[in-house]
Amino acid sequence: MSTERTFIAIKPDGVQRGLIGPILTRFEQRGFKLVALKLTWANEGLLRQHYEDLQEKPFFPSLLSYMLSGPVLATVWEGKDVVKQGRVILGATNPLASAPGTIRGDFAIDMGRNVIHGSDSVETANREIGLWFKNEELVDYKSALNAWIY
Ligand code: FUP
Repeated sequence: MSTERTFIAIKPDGVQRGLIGPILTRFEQRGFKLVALKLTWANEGLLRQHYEDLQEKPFFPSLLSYMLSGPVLATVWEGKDVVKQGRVILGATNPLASAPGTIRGDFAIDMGRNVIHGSDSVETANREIGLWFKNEELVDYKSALNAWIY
């Protein structure tokens, strides 16, 4: 059984539009295991670390104010190839390029309101999980799902 993990965050628009349930359902249905979850209002320091590669981009100020505009649902999921598959479930960064059936392809049309974040590599995932969660918030348990998924 794979223990690869990814960081998935439902952004303020997704939380306020009532999309938490449908989004979590997609990850659960696919067979990924939820190992951490919290509703949290991020602060600027955390977001500057989270988006450290984007700080010089022209869109960074609007990205920051969007991410500070309300609470975010921070989650960690575990399973086989979950980083790559998580990105497939999310769809392309620009929702207009996202296929129907993906989260962004079904729920978004604007890059600046693209509903959800997902780590883009295993290395980034480990960094982001460490930024958003304390070790003791990652819950270790046996999921009944796993008996049938693997
Ligand atoms: P992603 O890995 O899909 O989250 O995409 P990036 O890290 O490249 O970008 C992070 C966020 O910045 C995106 F979710 C949306 C926003 N963004 C823009 O608003 N404009 C851009 O041109 C690129 C990204």
